[in-house]
Amino acid sequence: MLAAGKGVAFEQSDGFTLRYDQVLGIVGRFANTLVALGVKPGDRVMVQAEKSITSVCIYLATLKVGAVYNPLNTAYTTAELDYFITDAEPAVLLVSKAAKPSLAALPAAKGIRAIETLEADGTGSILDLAFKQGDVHPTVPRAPNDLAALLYTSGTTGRSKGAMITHENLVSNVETLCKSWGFSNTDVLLHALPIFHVHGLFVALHTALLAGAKILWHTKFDLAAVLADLPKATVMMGVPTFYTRMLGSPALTKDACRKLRLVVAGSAPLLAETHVEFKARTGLEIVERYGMTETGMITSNPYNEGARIAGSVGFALPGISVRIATAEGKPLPAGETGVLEVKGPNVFSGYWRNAEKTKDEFRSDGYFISGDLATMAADGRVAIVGRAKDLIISGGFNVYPKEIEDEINAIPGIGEAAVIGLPHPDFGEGVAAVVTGGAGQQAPLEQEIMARLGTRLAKFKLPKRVFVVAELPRNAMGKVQKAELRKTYDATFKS
Ligand code: MCA
Ligand code: AMP
Repeated sequence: MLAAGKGVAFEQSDGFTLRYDQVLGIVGRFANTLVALGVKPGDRVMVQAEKSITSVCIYLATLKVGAVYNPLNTAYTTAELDYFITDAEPAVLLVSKAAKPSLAALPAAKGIRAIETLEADGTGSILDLAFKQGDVHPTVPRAPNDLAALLYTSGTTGRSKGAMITHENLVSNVETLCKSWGFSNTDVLLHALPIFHVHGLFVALHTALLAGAKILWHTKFDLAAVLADLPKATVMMGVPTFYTRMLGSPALTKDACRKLRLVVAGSAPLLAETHVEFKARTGLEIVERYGMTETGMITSNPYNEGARIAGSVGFALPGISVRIATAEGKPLPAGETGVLEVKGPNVFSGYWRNAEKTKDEFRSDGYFISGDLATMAADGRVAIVGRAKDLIISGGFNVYPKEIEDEINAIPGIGEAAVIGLPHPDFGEGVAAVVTGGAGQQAPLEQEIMARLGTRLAKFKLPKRVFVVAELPRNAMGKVQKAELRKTYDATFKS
């Protein structure tokens, strides 16, 4: 799917550029390297590395050799990694030099054929190996249903599940997005998202690479650097936090956005006020779209014809069917609130080695149950109005309360923990925990709980506040009333 030719694929703000034909050569070298390391079609290549152009090339090389790309959030701790390695059984693992010794020592790492290093600057033992290889490698043919990627997504049961993404899922979604959003090789995409998730890896990278567009490469969202590059960009993609941070700077002006034709937001709800303020400041209406790891992009506000409405995520993309149903799966009429279900070539093929969970999440007629509460108007326009699943989205990263609660409950002295999302001016939602002490025990102090969790959980999952209380509010059935807790602590992060 990579565009060929002499056009620039990547441009960094330090002036470094890489053309498409050069990218193809580097991808060929990494493909030969992976094969030399023993990677076979269907094998998993697990990567926990900082964002670099090298890691993009390794991703493309993984697809070229018919293997399955398995990226992991760089924030995951060794304890979390242990689970992923055991579950995915990768053939090759790429990590930083600093992380290698502790990971290599994990019992789960025993079966891995090679653990190579990849640093934030794109160097590492994998690059050294690639230099010794030729730059041509034939693309291993793959069937539409063959796996291309394994992306972990947390679940309400507490443990992460690997979503199996096929080649057809990726190709159908990127072709639809390129058409719907009018991508061409004259586009210049500002890329500041992480590339271990669907938004940065598939939505942003794929659209640009398929169109042969230029990518302004940012290794992270640094507000000043992003604003400095904005005047060169025709397309910007981001989570809502990107846009609220940009609006907080006087450097976001109509003039800075003079070349922008498309501004996309997703991964978390975009506040209507952000949409309205962005338009007032720049003249541009953000195109909000909606998707999931398991499905890629499902709906989008119109790019060409039709209104972009704040608070709506638009219409089902071409070729994708969406319906709103009751919890039991009975389709609801227009305007009623229910769970959004989706079917189409974009929908994943199931959870890795978890047939039971897969069965639970699909209807018998093939619709996938999103767990998001939505309404659909008579004309098909969708609005996400809440979540049927107990999920917090903080700065675009998903945090499942159950996972955090399990970790807190394991701390000596804790009776019970309830983890909730509270309104947060920067991250949209901020994670907070409310805990009780065990019977006849004094609960540990907030700092102590935080310190214990810090060694176990990625930073973005850590509660930003922990409240110790005598007891948790319960309903008549004895179930903890999280809505009550959210009300009580609503102002916690509001400045
Ligand atoms: C960083 N921290 C966070 C987050 N990010 N805490 C909660 N939520 C977060 N998202 C922690 C840091 O470790 C740090 O902790 C403190 O918060 C402040 O960090 P800061 O420097 O402000 O953060 P940052 O490095 O600027 O990162 C914020 C960010 C980043 C740019 C919003 O989180 C980000 O790039 N998010 C994008 C996520 C994304 O791509 N999601 C797509 C998922 P301390 O102070 O203790 O050190 S794909 C998806 O959802 C579907 C498919 C879809 O529809 O797209
Ligand atoms: P993930 O598991 O990281 O793929 O996150 C998918 C979830 O992000 C969806 O199920 C929604 O809850 C949420 N999401 C993505 N885009 C939007 C959006 N535009 N508005 C509201 N929620 C969204």
